[in-house]
Formats: sequence, C-alpha cells, structure tokens
Amino acid sequence: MVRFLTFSITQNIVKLCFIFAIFLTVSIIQNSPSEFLLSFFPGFFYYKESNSSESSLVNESKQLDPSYVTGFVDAEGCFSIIFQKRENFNLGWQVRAEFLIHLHNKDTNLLKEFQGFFKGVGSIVLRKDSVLYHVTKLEDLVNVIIPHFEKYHLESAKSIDFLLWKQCINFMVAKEHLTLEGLEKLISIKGAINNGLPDKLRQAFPNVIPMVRPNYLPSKNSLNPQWVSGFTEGDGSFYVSIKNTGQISAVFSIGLNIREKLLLEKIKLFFGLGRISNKSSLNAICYEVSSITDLNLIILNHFNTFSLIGAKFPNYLIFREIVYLLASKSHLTPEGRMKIIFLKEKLNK
Ligand SMILES: [Ca+2]
Repeated sequence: MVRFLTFSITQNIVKLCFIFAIFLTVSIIQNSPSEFLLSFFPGFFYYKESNSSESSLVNESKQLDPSYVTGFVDAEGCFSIIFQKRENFNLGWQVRAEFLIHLHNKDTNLLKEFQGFFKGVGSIVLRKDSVLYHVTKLEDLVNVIIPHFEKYHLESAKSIDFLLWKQCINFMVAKEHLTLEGLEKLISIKGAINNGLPDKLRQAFPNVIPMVRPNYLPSKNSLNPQWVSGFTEGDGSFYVSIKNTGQISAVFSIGLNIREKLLLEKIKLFFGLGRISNKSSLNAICYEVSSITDLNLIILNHFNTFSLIGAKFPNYLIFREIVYLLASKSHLTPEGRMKIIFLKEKLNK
C-alpha cells in the first residue's frame, strides 16, 4: 500500500513536471522564437554574450595594454585647444586644452577602463546616446596624458595633432597665452590642428596666419599587435552579407580618410594580406580582408590572441562563429545556413 502510494505520488510529480515543461517551452517560443531556436545551435553561447548586460560587455577586467590604448585613441581620440570668448578675461578669450574620447554610450564601461588606466584623471560625462571621457586639467594633461603618448606613440595622422597640441600646452604651462603675442601664436598653431580655425577665431584675429600643417608620415617601426587591436576596436568593422543569389561573404575592414593611406598600407603589411581600395566618392579609403581562408587563419588568429575589449568584442565573437561555419563549409547544408542567418541577425546590433 505504502509502495503504491509512493509510486502514485511520483507519477503525479512526473506528470506535473511534464506539463510545466510544455508550458515553459510554449511561452519561450511565443516570447522570442529566435532565441529558442538558437538555443539548439552551438553559436548560442556567442549569441548570449552579445546580448548580455552592459556590465559584462568589457571583456575580462584586466589592466589595459598601453599600446591598445594608443591604438584606440588613434581611432577615436581627440586632442584639442578650445578658445572661448570671455569678457572677464584680460584678452577677452579663455583658452583650454582638452583630451577627449567621445563614443556611443554602449562603450561606457570601456571609457571607465580608460579613466582607470589614466590614473583616474579626467571625467566621464553621460549624454543621451553618447558618453565622453575628457581630461582638461593642465596638470593632468602634463603629468599623465602627454607622458603616455610620448612613450606609446600614435601611428595615425593624429600624431601630428598630438605634437602641435603638446606645443600649445607647453605655451600654456609657461603662461605665454596670457600675452597677446602668445595668444596669437596659439591661434596660429591651432590653425593646423584637427579641422583648423573656426570662423569666430578667423574673424576675431584676421591678421593671424594659420600654421602650415606638417606632413604626416607613419613611423618606420612595425605595428604593435595590441595597437592594431585597439585601433580596430575604434575604426575596424566585422560584417557579413548575404546576396540575393545566396552567396554569403564575411569581411573584416578598416575605413579611413584618404590622407591616411600610408597607415592602411602599414596595417596591410602587418597582416600580410588583404587589399586596399579607394572609396573616392567619400574621400575615404578602405582596407578589406574577405577571403575565408585569410580570415580564418590570420585575422581570427590575431584577434583571438590580442582580444578586443569593448562593445565590438561580442560582435567579433558572432563574426568568428560565422567564419568558422563558412570555413568548414557548413553553410552548404540547410542547417548551417540557417545558423548563419540567425547569427548574422545579431551582428552589429
Ligand atoms: Ca576614427
């Protein structure tokens, strides 16, 4: 009797579990069918990572590599000198120097890591869709920011901006900008930094001749692999396209302004493959690797070793999974093809 009762209870529990499992399955399918289907594929784990909360988007919180930091700043950083009209200032102008990185707010954690790397100086400002990290205190620029870039050199045309900017900061430290002559000297140098002089300065100082921007030449040193990953985190992209004909292609690319063609050639030399093409209509130039073998053997090998760490990292994982599927010819089976279509849906979202 006791045995019969135990058996009957067990049977009911099994029944209940079964009903509950069906209920759960139906509700998952209704809420997010693609998630449910994806759970049957190996790519699921990568997919999960791409969807995980913002806090886990930074890959392993370890000390940032200094060359990675420089690479990222080469892509996304800005060194600027700002003039603001202020009646209460002696010469009517306030001058400030700023080191700035302005990103989409999905990279907030990455910027926090940068602030930590730069000894906590500067501040992070959250805006509606973007986030910026900026350092404006002269002593922080002199003691923390400048020494970093003197040790770990910028490789892009931004290296010119940095040199001119540093020159301005030296003037400011010596307080030369408080005389009219010094102020005009600063304006002249500013004329060669970034986008040159804004109209308000040209109009206020019509006699100041903007300095001629020095020519940019990349350094002769070969690129540091961490620099390449940092630069890719900023200016690189991983994308996959599926043509109407059904052909699937995966591309790793870095697009730059045409003035940085020499840098792209250096990047091409670093990987030892790929091609550079002009996108003349946009004044842009692009380095691309689209051969599956090259992507699989060289590009993935690089980024598996020198990892991305910001919001591009989960994207990279999806891209990698797709390249693996293409390299193993899995896309020729209906199941493999479906897997790629699901993964692609999550790419660059
Ligand atoms: Ca850029």
